[in-house]
Amino acid sequence: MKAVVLAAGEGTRIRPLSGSVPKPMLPVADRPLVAHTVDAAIDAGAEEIVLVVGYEADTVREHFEDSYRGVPITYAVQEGQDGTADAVNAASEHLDGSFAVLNGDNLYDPAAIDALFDACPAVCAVEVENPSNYGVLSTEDDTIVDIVEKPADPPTNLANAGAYAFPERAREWLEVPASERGEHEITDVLARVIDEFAVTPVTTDRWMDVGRPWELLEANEWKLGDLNRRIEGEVSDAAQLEGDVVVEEGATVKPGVVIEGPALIRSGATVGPNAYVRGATLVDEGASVGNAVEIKNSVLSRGTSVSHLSYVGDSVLGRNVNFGAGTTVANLRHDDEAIKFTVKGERLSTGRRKFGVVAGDEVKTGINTSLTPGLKLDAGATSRPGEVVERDR
Ligand code: TTP
Repeated sequence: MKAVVLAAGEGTRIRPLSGSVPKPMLPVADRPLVAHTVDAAIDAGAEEIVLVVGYEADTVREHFEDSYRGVPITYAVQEGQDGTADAVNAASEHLDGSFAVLNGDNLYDPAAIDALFDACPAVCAVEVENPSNYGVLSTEDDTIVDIVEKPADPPTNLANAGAYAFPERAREWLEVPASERGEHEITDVLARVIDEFAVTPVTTDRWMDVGRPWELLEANEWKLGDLNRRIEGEVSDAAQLEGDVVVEEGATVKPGVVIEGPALIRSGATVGPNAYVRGATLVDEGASVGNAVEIKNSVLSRGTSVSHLSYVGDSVLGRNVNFGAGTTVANLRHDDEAIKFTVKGERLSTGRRKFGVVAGDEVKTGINTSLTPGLKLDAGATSRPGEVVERDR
């Protein structure tokens, strides 16, 4: 079966992280988010991956090229971002026979994708506590009989997990009318397939849709948690690595460093001397964590530097960020309430008691900057020495 992987979106809700990198290419442990999807499809036996690209398409092409893990990769370009059905329609000419559709910004349990391919026609379903936020599936005798988008009164707690195995005929039904929000939705294609075929729900315990910045942190918590200890880089005898820590070849860990896994120190990164890295932390390629710095449960993207005497907790830093000495991130409110974050102008609860800051590419802080919880710093934003930054900039 061929697998269509949707990766044409910009990821407007995850800004400022999607400035130079489309959301599917943001780092989740040792690979881009979308590579976890492609891997799951290949592990399930996909004979070809059709990647639908659009926004910043070249970054996706450069990563996967024409073949990935021995499986051919074909690209389909979606010109506008007119919805998920429109995206699959852009891939239609590459399809023959039954086909799978997966979201390039979702993390799936690979075993569920395997079961999905075997059960075609099928859709992945996950039990959720708040079905009203999802497409909700109704079943009878282990067959799906209906899907309703975000119902006020959900018939079940089975949410659509955005992974489909469609029969060949579905190719003829990709041109669905636009929905209320003006997009051509794959769920309308699914509704037609449900009408004409017996569609099996493949339930999965673990699934994540990565839409907002704190979900990228949670995706890293998931995938870093799956790592097994591997030390291939240069690690000082005077460093202490505890648990599932991965130090890739070409990475350096200097004396006096303590790293508590899960943590991934990627090639070209340096940690220390005398740094403390804990929680699920990714120090991506070429990033550096310097003297007397503490990093907890955070993502430091490529080329980012937190060089000395700083604390970064529960935060996502984009590429080539530079935190001046003594920069301190607050990640907890005095009243213990969940931290809020602004997404497309709207203040939303992250649901997290602990959440620090999200910094776009090239952000620079002056020495002794204090950053308050839930702060969003746009790409290129700066602070002056000694500033207390309490508002997004
Ligand atoms: P969404 O998360 O709905 O859209 P997005 O990725 O553009 O993010 P945002 O809403 O924050 O702007 O998309 C779900 C998946 O489908 C995701 O993998 C991107 C992909 N997609 C396309 O390929 N083409 C499209 O036109 C749309 C809307 C989404």
